[in-house]
Amino acid sequence: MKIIALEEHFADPAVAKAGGREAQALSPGFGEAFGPSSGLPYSPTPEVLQDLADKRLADMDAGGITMQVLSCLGAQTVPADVAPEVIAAANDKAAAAVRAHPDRFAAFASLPTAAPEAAVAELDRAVNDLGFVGTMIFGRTEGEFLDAPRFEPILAKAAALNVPVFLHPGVPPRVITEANYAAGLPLVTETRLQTAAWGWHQETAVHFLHLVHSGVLDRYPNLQFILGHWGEMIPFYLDRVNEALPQRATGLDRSFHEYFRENVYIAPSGLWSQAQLRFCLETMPLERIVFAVDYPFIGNEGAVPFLEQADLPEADKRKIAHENAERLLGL
Ligand code: GRE
Ligand code: ZN
Repeated sequence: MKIIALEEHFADPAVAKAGGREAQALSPGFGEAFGPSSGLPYSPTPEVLQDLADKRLADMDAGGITMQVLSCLGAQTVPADVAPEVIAAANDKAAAAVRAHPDRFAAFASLPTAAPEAAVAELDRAVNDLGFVGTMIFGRTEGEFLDAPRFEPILAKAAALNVPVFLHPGVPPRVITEANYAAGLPLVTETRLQTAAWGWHQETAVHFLHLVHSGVLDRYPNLQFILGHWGEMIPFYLDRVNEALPQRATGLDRSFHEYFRENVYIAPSGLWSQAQLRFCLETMPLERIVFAVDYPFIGNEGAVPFLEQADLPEADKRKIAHENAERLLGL
């Protein structure tokens, strides 16, 4: 079966270097907790992370992945003075991979959000000149959510171009780490709790909740978001949020139920859980479930068995594996 995967990352050394100071300040233990020598889950080598050709394609072939929608890690920690240049160069690398293998790669734009005007121009260039299919945003920029007024032109541009925003996890601000994850814990435990084990997902859920309740989806009612990791905890609390924050309290145009079911696509991101799939299918329209591996942090080999084991008709599997993404991304 054709499989299109939407959260498939690469690293660009110049972006990583330019964003390194802020990344290090937010998560001083990241290198130790996620470096290849940690021997822990989600710790690929730099070579695998940076490859956009033979090794990646061989891994895709071995795992039955037809197409990766590529995304460069780390743009949101790059400071404004250098972000426009280094991030445009990273997008050019992804564009070269797409040009070389148009049947195997598509791409989400990285954006220099610390320089919002440049981010708007880069999104336009990425979509209109490079053929990218949306953008991926890695959490807050300089501590601010995407609904902060200075980022409004970026949301307006995505809405005008009719491309989705993949809201990907980013490391929580230092005050949150100190309060929630750090006290009395060893550095590797703190770092993994702050990120992949919990903090990234809670952070992304709060980010999306904040966006909706700031009225972003009233201003851009057709704007579509993609959330990985089965919707970043929100499906499980959808009824609770909807009940606790009725329109009578929020003054918004629609209920949270409606925003979540009309403006959000969710993906597994390598969480190969049939229980999560069944739960999300009871919570969301099947048309809003797309596929993602989270390569190279997760291996491609779990993708096909997960789809094979799903207790669904083939036609529904095809929607999740590729048809929903093709419709959303215009592939
Ligand atoms: C991710 O982007 O999803 C990710 C990282 C680093 C470690 C684990 C992980 O960027 O899932
Ligand atoms: Zn990811």
